Amino acid sequence: MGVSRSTAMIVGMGMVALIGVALLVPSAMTEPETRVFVTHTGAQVATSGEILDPLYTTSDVEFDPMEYLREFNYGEVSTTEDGKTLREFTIVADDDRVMEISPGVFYNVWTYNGTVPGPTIRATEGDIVRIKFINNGSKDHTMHFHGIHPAEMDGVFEIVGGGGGTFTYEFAAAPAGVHPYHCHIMPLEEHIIHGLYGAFIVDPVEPRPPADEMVMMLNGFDTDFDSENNFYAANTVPFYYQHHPIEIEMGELVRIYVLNMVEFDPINNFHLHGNLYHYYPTGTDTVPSTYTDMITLSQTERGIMEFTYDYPGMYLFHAHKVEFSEKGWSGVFLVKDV
Ligand SMILES: [Cu+2]
Repeated sequence: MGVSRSTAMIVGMGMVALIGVALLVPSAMTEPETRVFVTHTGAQVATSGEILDPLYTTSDVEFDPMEYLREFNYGEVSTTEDGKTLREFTIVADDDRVMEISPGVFYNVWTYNGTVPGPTIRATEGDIVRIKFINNGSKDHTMHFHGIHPAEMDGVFEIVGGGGGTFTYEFAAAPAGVHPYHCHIMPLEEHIIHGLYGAFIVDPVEPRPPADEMVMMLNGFDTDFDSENNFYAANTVPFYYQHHPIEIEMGELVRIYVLNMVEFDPINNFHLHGNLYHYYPTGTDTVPSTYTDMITLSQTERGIMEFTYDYPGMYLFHAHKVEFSEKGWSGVFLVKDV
């Protein structure tokens, strides 16, 4: 039995080898083209292969999670004829960029303005938000904002074609709170998991109290295409804030706009160490719904967390879904006594 099986295997392998040789002969006769690539370590590698070894790929995404954390885009500001504040933005979509998601792991990200997440767009309730959207990708894309706006501004049925297609979204920012925006082209999951999402903050007309404000986009990446995430993070880069603690001041109010864009896994969560926070779901109410150290978020659920540390030192924050924290969704606050 064993003999006949291995004989069959050898015969089979021989046939595969013959077919392989037959397929290789024409290309083997042509002159191979030598190409040079720069690796993520900066080394230059020459290859004559047809297929790019992922090791020889470079990242063409520049993303600094520390910068993203506190970067708010208010747009080009002017006043409309009827006295309203107009905020104009230009957002460009691309779908051909490669990002080194984790050391040595390269992934094709789809981006708004070149990064995942896209820029945090911020306005005050009632402001007119005008977004010139340019789709420089190869696929159709849109911008779908959560919030209140006319049907034709919903970014679902007005498909924007690739190769330079444009659409101008315009609506009054509402309601006050924190909302995601994301591409809404089918298959939706594919367009979201590749990175086409960002945060949209609408400030109430009566401003919230001053605070050290930051955005945390909880996201994940399925780098082996099995519909399960391989990496998780707050703001894209696994473990970034664990290796680069976020400095905050003891006694100062901290306000986090937190959004969950993790696909595949039904829930995500946010646990803070050594402290509790007031939580405002969706940021739409001025009264917190709870005072806790743990919230659970489903897809696109978001809210505002507020807290103040009484003691200095290092405090972990992470998903209490331990699988997520061990695959990157973990960070540290460094509370300084100033
Ligand atoms: Cu898309």
